[in-house]
Amino acid sequence: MNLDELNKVARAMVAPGKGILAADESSGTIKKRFDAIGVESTEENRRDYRELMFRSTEAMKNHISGVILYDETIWQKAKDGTPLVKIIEQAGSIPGIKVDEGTKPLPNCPGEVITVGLDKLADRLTKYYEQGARFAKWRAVIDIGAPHVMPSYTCVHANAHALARYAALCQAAQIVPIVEPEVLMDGAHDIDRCFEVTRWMLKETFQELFHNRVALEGIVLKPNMAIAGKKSATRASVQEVAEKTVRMLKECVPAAVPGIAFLSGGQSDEEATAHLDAMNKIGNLPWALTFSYGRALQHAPQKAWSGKAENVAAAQRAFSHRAKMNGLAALGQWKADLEKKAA
Ligand code: 5MM
Repeated sequence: MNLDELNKVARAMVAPGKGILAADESSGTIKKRFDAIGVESTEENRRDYRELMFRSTEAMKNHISGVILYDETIWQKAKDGTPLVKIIEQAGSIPGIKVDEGTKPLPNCPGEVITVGLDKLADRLTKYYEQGARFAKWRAVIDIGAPHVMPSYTCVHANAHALARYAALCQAAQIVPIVEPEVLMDGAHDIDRCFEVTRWMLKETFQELFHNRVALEGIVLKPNMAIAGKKSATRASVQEVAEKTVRMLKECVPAAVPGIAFLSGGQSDEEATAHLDAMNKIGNLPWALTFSYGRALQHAPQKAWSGKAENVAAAQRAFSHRAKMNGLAALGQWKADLEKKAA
């Protein structure tokens, strides 16, 4: 393992004013997204849609440091025959790959899941590196919803352990692991419950990373923010989300980690931007704080595109706008009226 090289890639992934596009929706998830805009989820449509984002030159050059791809996409070619990976690289962005294989029910823990995909991961990583991937992603899913009010220790520990095993395999293959322990926003819990569970999951994750001898200088953390569940009766203010999230991260994430790139988790586009911005406005942070959004970067372009070739330019404008707003938020320089000006 060349740690200097891993650290260089990790720092480039969280470079000032830039963040990561999570375009790694698995087949089932992208079908749901396409259903919502009335588009059939064919291989060609998935390619055309993703190609339009990767060819959004302004966004890709200035605000998108890297793109997380799904297995299908990393092997795909654009309409003109150029590999999609090349298009990403030519824009100065780094190709990455989702390597987890989704979740399975966790035995004896009703309603809880474990992320799978460690078997043969070493071989898959070698192939992805040859194909151009310089970072990878693995997402653990922790649900605070009913019937339990806290996840089980088994679930937290097993998922943290799998994240650490994945991260160690990535670094051995000279690939930067994005470590994503996601505590879902599903449910009616308040911000403090989310804070408590996320803090526990992060503590457990860094403990397992340590035991698996993962070099923290060569990872990027992708957590959820401390935020109330979608069904909660009490919404926390932007400032409260920012302050509690920063407090939680300062307690759990060593300064050796180059950067933290949040997931959006079901927040509205503008909420996800405002929260990131408010955290960066607090300042004096030991790591870079940026975005690795899927939905909060793609809602707008998906809607604008709606599967029609004549809408490609409008979809690219919508994507560039969200990328720019989040790029500003990563610097703590976003203002709400910038959204209105664009509308
Ligand atoms: C883009 O969505 C990713 C893949 O999800 P599935 O495996 O369920 O299809 C997801 O892992 C994503 O990278 C992160 O959760 C961040 O996405 P959001 O939409 O939460 O910002």
